[in-house]
Amino acid sequence: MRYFKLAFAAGILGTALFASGAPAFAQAGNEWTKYGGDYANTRYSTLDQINTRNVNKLRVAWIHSLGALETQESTPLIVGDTMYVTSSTGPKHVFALDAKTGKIKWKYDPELPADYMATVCCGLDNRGVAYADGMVFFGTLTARLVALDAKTGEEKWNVEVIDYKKGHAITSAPLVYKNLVVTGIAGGEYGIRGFIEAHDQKTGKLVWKTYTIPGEGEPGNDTWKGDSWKTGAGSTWGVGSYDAKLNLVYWSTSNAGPWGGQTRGNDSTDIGKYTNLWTASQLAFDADTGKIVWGYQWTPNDVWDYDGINEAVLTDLNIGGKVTPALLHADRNGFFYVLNRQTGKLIAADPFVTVNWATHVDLQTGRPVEAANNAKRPRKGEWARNVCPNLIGGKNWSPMSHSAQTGLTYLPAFNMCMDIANKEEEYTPGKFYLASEFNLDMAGANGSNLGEFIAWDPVAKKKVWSIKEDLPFVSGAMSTAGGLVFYGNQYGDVKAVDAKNGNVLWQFRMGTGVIQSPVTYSVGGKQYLAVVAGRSKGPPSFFGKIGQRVMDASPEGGILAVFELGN
Ligand SMILES: [Ca+2]
Repeated sequence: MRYFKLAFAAGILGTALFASGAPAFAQAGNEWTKYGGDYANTRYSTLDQINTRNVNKLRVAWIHSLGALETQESTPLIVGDTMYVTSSTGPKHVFALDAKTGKIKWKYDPELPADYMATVCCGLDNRGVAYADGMVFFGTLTARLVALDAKTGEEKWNVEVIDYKKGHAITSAPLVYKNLVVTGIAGGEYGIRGFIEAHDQKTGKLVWKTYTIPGEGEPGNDTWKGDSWKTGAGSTWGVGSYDAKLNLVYWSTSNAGPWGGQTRGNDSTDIGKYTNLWTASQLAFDADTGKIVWGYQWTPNDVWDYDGINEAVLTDLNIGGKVTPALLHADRNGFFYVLNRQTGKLIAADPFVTVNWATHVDLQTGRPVEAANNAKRPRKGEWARNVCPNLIGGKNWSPMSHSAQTGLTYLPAFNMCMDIANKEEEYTPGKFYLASEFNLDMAGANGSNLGEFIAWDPVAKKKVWSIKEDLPFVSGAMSTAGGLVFYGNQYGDVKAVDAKNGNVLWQFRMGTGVIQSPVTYSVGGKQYLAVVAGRSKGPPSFFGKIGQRVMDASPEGGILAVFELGN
């Protein structure tokens, strides 16, 4: 059941579709119109005015205060000469700015009741807006979806997706295509049942809703013990990808809930049938109906919070002389996966950090092979010691970038391990539901650095170069046709790096930590670099002394800085 197809006529499309030399997806250029730069989430820009030869001449063009101090995770969009960016805390503000000067065109402040903060797991985040057809769409931590007029900021509609008081929230930008705006939901630590749902762009009306966990009578429901599927999490707090040719939408799912696996399985070293579909999984949905077309589970019967929501990056790879429609995913569980995005079939899974909970992933069955005697699998009252990676993952949500120029994937990684055990806990709606205890104040297995920025070759299946970062929570990446990769760290350094060899060519201190990827755009023939900064706080607060080091490295903040080339 690891990999199955429901009703996809793979033969009809054939491979010829993918054989042309043109990129399979429209790439970001002058504009940056989608969260991940494009529908494929590559965060690659074709702009090359700023390049390896002149990047050392970057200087500040303008700065904008985001007006909030919680962790800043917004990806600005640039449509024409307007930039749309959100602040943290709800979001507190949605701004439309003149992309050339930073002048405020309009500001929208959603109304948020103060009690929402009690039911948000890991920081008061907002990762930005989506844009389509003269409208701007975003979700709120109160689990509402809002549409604004992109020209004026006037509210067009504002609908409740689901009751936030039960632990639901929306943290990521929605996905827009055709006449739909599709959102996922956060709440994997509150015993929710995950879903994605599509609304009509014009009216906000619900068009379809698909649960990630099969209900009674649906295939896969028997992978859950008793009624545990009702609180089994599988949330969808990350971002979607969209392949218009295949008419598929990709979303991946969080940890199973609660983390303590005895609630939803047999609490044994042999998980048997209790894989808990479709948690910690990649799902492909029919873009029109929301029906699940295929699924692949990263971590069966997850007990480590190997929350699988990290983005799916879509690209066509030449594998063994064959152009293959691929989906790239660097999971929290430490494996870098390559799937066939048409069929869901596993092509490769290789550790990109130190992994000891599993020895490898069996390419035939698609299943991870756990460590001898499943020694790294915690049980009720029984600790699993020194499990690598820890629950923040080999990689967390901060997005990777795949360069069409180098063919390499650039990703922020953690080098950390943990001790973890299951414990008894009752479910209460709207309350944290983990059934787990853990120690995260532990270094990794590989050197004293706690973070690493990695260039990964998804065809050769190996690391090409990396930059060690002594603090964890390295930011997301962005690559360009200028031969560059940009990323930041929790000291607040944003860096421009030679995409081929990892040489640092330029860096600038933002004054507060960077966790989201930079973006680039061009207005009036001039290329700009935009960096959102505001150091990480929610997740580090679980990390004892190591977390304190992260929070001491820079003060909290909310800064958007835009750079241009000087003389
Ligand atoms: Ca989680």
